[in-house]
Amino acid sequence: MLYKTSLASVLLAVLATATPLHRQRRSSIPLPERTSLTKPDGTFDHQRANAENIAIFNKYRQNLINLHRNTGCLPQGWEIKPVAALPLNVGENLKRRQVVQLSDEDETVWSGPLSIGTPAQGFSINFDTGSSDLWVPSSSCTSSACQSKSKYDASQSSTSSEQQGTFTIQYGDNTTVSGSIYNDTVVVAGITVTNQTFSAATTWSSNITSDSFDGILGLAFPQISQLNAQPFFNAALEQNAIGVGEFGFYLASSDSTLYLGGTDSDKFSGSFEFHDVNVSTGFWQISGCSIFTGDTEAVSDFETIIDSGASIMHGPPSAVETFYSTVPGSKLFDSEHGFYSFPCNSPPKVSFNWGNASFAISDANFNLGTTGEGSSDCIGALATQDAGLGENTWLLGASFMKNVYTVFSFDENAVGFAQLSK
Ligand SMILES: *[C@@H]1O[C@H](CO)[C@@H](O)[C@H](O)[C@H]1NC(C)=O
Ligand SMILES: *[C@@H]1O[C@H](CO)[C@@H](O)[C@H](O)[C@H]1NC(C)=O
Ligand SMILES: *[C@@H]1O[C@H](CO)[C@@H](O)[C@H](O)[C@H]1NC(C)=O
Ligand SMILES: *[C@@H]1O[C@H](CO)[C@@H](O)[C@H](O)[C@H]1NC(C)=O
Ligand SMILES: *[C@@H]1O[C@H](CO)[C@@H](O)[C@H](O)[C@H]1NC(C)=O
Ligand SMILES: CC(=O)N[C@H]1CO[C@H](CO)[C@@H](O)[C@@H]1O
Repeated sequence: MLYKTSLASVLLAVLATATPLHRQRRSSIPLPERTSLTKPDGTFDHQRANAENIAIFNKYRQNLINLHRNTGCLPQGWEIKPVAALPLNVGENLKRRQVVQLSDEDETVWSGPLSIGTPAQGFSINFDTGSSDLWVPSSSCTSSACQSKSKYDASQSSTSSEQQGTFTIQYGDNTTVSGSIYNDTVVVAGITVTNQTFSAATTWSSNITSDSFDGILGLAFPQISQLNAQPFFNAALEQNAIGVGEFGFYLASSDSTLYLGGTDSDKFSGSFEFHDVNVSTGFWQISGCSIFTGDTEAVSDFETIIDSGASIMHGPPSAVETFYSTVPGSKLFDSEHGFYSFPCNSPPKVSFNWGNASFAISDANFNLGTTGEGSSDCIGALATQDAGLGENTWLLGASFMKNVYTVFSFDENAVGFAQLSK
């Protein structure tokens, strides 16, 4: 009896001290602004858009490799394609521009809301619903791409432990990001996960530098994890560091936020329209979508993957061609990378519909800029992508997500959309 009582009080004492540290119901994270695909003079940044197109292709290629390895199968019609390469001159031009941009940046922009280790080492992170691993640059990375980045130094963290194996992602050229695998304490906006598995990249392609972030935190399902580990959010749920298994994205031209453990009711109005996710693919993938041009249903009944790590929207080549055939005056602008133009003075009224409400893309969000200085043609934010996801799967990135509030629910295995608050 006495024994039981003292055990119970010890247990309570442990819970009482553990609670403030580990159980945080929810947390809102400001997101850094992403690099625009429109240049300051209003023209389309063609090189950057091509580079991103190739990076998205290679990201999905890697996702499919991981899915196949982790589950032993791929959905029908999906296939792992050869890696796509970025022409050397494009990589070098982007690198030059990136360096200029970096020297303009205020230092504080680079210390982001994610920290790793004890004491904490801070990173600026791209929160990506289209992948499932966490990686940051390593202190032993000597590539020029790592120079301006925050780097993880395992020897300076008392909670670090190195794991077996190597992590590798192939980018647009023949270089890869690769590095060692560690476990350490990871904190995102006050939410603490211990023993989070991640990679610290020691080699990084010097030909493509990423935008204004140090690394990536994947928010999709474990099925596409290359590390074959629990992604951060799933680990946070397992460790009771988050109360509710959902997160909400508000993407805008400024003040974008990610809300972990719920949704931010200031940012949307009305209720959410939820759609079930078939978790077997590992993506935040929902079915039964149609795209409209005005009142015309251009393409119907396709699959959509909601991907915060993509800037624009991508569809299979034949479907995207069908869509633009409903846009008067539209033209194929770049057949290799699948960009189309439309007359700037009559932008198509584009909307998506999953069987209930219509979610409209604003003119500004559909327009990536003019095809050249003084041109009256503009590039549309829907381009083709043939990343091995078959003939019926589209990727909806920021150009879509900026028009809605999106909630991603592990509790319900569903994605929900609500209209933005005015
Ligand atoms: C989920 O996706 C897999 C792979 O595409 C498919 O075989 C299965 O039938 C789907 N399940 C449902 C309920 O749609
Ligand atoms: C990348 O490697 C492949 C063969 O592995 C080669 O055909 C291709 O030309 C290389 N690309 C570049 C940009 O070096
Ligand atoms: C690393 O963390 C995972 C859980 O995230 C755990 O299964 C594994 O045992 C850990 N390894 C070490 C060496 O701590
Ligand atoms: C990490 O996991 C390992 C193996 O399960 C365990 O021995 C160790 O105590 C864990 N570390 C932390 C900080 O939870
Ligand atoms: C359908 O849309 C209406 C209006 O947008 C909304 O109030 C309702 O909740 C939606 N129904 C479902 C099942 O999502
Ligand atoms: C793999 C690859 O394309 N590497 C190139 C990166 O850019 C340098 C020049 O900056 C080339 O020499 C490499 O071949």
